Amino acid sequence: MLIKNKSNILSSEITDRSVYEARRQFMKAAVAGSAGLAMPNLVKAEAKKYANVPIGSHSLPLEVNKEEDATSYTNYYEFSTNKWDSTRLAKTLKTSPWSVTIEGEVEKPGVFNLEDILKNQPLQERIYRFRCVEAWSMVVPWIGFPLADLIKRFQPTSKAKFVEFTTLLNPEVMIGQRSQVLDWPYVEGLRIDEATHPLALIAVGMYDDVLPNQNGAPLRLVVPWKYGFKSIKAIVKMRFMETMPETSWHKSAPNEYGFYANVNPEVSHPRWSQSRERVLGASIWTPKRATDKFNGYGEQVASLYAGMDLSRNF
Ligand SMILES: Nc1nc2c(c(=O)[nH]1)N[C@H]1C(S)=C(S)[C@@H](COP(=O)(O)O)O[C@H]1N2
Ligand SMILES: [Mo]
Repeated sequence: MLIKNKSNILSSEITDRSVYEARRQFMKAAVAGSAGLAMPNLVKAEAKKYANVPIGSHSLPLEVNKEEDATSYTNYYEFSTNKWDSTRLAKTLKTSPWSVTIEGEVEKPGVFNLEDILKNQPLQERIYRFRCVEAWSMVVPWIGFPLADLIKRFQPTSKAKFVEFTTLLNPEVMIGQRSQVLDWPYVEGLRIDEATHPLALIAVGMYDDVLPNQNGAPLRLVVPWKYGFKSIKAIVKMRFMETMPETSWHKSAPNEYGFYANVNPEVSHPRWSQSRERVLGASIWTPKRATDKFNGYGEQVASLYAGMDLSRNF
């Protein structure tokens, strides 16, 4: 599907889709043809596990951030509240073997190995905007598949109105869990119609390769119209519920972090404005970017919130 919300995006930011795809294919051809000669970076790219994953629907033809921007400045409080320390410390997590427990209002609960979850599951690349509640943003080429595909397999019952996601609890390795900065394990949640919206993604990779530990390996959520804290990392459990789950950030500061957490330049955080965002990698003299409502995905998702007061349900 072609993007419908082009009007939300500055034309200067758009690389025409066919140009982008041609460039991506060219890079891959260059990799294949270079045969280890004078192009060390491209040769390295050859080893990338997901280099041949096709570009999926709902991917935006935007210029992406440098990989280093997205992989060296990470929020991962299980390891540290410092972005550079969490990047470094997350390397110690063992992400294989990995399993995900499915429980609650489903016909097919159980414990599933990651290999079984990924077997026969087609992957796609989705270039999405990503906006942290701290007012920085980036554009990331994720590798993953629709959360809806995964949810369908477990056959939610008619009582499944919400999905709760939980991150691994392991204070031996996740040394940030030894401090009480959040009530561990990290928990997030979505309404079932949000979770099954085609934009909601389970990511297993980024930048053509497997997810680096610090970005949430081996599997994480990506909900591009919501603040980044909804995009929970290293998921070990999904629980289908009739009532709204209590989520970590909401629990820690209910007046600052709502359950919905839709990107909204009109609703300020109590301690700062959300109207603008610092684009990672931009020089300090570059003006901040105006934040788009629903992070630019309004045409696709606004109807989920019809009739709701988004300043109360923030
Ligand atoms: N388990 C877990 N998931 C998490 C976080 C975290 O601390 N722990 N931080 C969140 C926040 S605030 C953001 S902005 C994004 C950051 O994702 P990135 O580090 O891949 O950019 O992860 C989200 N998911
Ligand atoms: Mo964030």
